[in-house]
Amino acid sequence: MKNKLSQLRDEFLRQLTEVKDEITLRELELKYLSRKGELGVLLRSLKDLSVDSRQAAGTMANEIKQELQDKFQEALKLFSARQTKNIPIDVTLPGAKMAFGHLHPITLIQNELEDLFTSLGFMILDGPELESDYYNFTALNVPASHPARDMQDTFYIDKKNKDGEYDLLLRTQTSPMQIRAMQKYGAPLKLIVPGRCFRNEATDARHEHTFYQMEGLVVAKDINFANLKSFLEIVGQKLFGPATKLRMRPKFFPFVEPGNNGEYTCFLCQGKGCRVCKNTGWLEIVGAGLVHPSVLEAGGLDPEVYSGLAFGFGLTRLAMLKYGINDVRFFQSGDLKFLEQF
Ligand code: FA5
Repeated sequence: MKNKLSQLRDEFLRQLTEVKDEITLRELELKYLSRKGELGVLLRSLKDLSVDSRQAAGTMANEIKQELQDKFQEALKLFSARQTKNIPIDVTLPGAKMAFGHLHPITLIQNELEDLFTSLGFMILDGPELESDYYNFTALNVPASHPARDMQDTFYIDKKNKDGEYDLLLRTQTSPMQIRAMQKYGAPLKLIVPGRCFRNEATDARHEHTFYQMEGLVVAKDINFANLKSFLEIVGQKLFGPATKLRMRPKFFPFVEPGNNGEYTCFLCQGKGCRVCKNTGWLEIVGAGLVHPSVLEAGGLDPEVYSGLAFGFGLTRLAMLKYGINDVRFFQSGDLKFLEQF
């Protein structure tokens, strides 16, 4: 039996050296290694041997079986690799299209404004999205009992501080960075803060629970309303073209005094009145004003010495206007059909 086994092994290995392709290799497998193949027949005949010879021959047979199977697998791998390499390539076919990523429309607007403001000497700051009640409201002149709290509801973190109050929230605006920046850098100061904000809103085509704003703050001696107006004019002309006009109408924001809404002539109808501007000829784009003395104080600056201007854009709404998007909810929908248009 041992002789037969070793002859079979040698024969298999010899024939393996002559195999030229996968088909003959498979034939060899069938002949020797399949259930009804020569090795299988020998293995089944082991039962006819005496107990002693069966044990010795059985061990040998199993070792040979393993060896031949390994050799077969090795050869198979070699042929498969060669076969893949040998697939003919039709060089006249068009190439596979590469998929490129691209910037989100809000990032495009953000980049455009960042370029403008850095060219005017502003620094760009990032701030925490998880804010304290103090920075988001109280330090911005909106104490706990103030009715202006109703203007911006948000999502509170379900964890009380040591005084038993819920004081962590998702920021409703980028304005808290006004205070943080004054505390950290003092004055003079020129900065913008692009970033994500959150509000507890009933969402509709113009309101999202998550959206982007860009804050601007300038603090120095003798900052006045004319400085604010000129910055806002530059921004409007950069965004909507050199003929764009600005008008400023009073609006209440607790952290500026006086506060106003900056409106630009509609880029689509040039102020004549159309669907985009609801026939007014003007687009409400930016909240702005001169920094309230209490806010300067909260930032650690003396309002008798320093003054400041601040403004805040809704980047999401700007992107809607600029790209003619009629529903704010598209931005975060993850819908590729929407995103691929930019
Ligand atoms: C503010 O948030 C002020 N912090 C802006 C400001 C800064 C005023 C500095 C004065 C000085 P307001 O709540 O109006 O203001 O929001 C500013 C802009 O954010 C809005 O004009 C709008 O474009 C955008 N915005 C507000 N809520 C939403 C929302 N739910 N979805 C999409 N955009 C929103």
